[in-house]
Amino acid sequence: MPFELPKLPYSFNALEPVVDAKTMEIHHDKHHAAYVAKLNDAIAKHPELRGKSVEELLKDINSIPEDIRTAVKNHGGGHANHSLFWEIMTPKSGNPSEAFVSEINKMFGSIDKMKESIVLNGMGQFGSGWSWLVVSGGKLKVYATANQDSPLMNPASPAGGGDIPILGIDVWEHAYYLKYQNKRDEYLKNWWSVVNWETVERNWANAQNR
Ligand code: MN3
Repeated sequence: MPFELPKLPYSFNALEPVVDAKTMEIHHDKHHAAYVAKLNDAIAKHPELRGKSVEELLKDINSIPEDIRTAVKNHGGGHANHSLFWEIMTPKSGNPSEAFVSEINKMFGSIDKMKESIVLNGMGQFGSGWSWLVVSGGKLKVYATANQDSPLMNPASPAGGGDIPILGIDVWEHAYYLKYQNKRDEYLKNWWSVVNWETVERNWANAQNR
């Protein structure tokens, strides 16, 4: 099988009480596992695509054979988005470095204003989707996408090759409903206390070199 479900870098209950253990277990073992399985089913129909990374597939989504393009967009997006999501959460949140904060201040005014925009975008996303912090043409940007659409496929990216997601919050109901029910705003506000700033910052640094 070309794609595999990555292991969670912590236990199911590690992010309690912000994200409850049951949500984490179903989210990783059922939802993410299903995206991986369905992505593999799609790729099995086109062996010429084997060996490509999920990022490569998404960046070049319009060159994917039409009969599997929607499956790659949805399940490849689901695989890429969740793989990032697990890595940018941690029970030991910490703080972003001065260099990163100064870049955030330059673009958004303050870290609180950036968080506020990401929360607002997440609240404004009707139905399922994600709220993102991306690097777009070398600059930090925030926006939301529907369903499992990855910023890597963004056709409006100034670089032309999509944006690079460095932080993303899953706003599908499966990400919060067991604990928060209809209170998406509460989930979005609490979520910041489990952000792995070290990883977000590493993603930011890597995005500069691409
Ligand atoms: Mn999800």
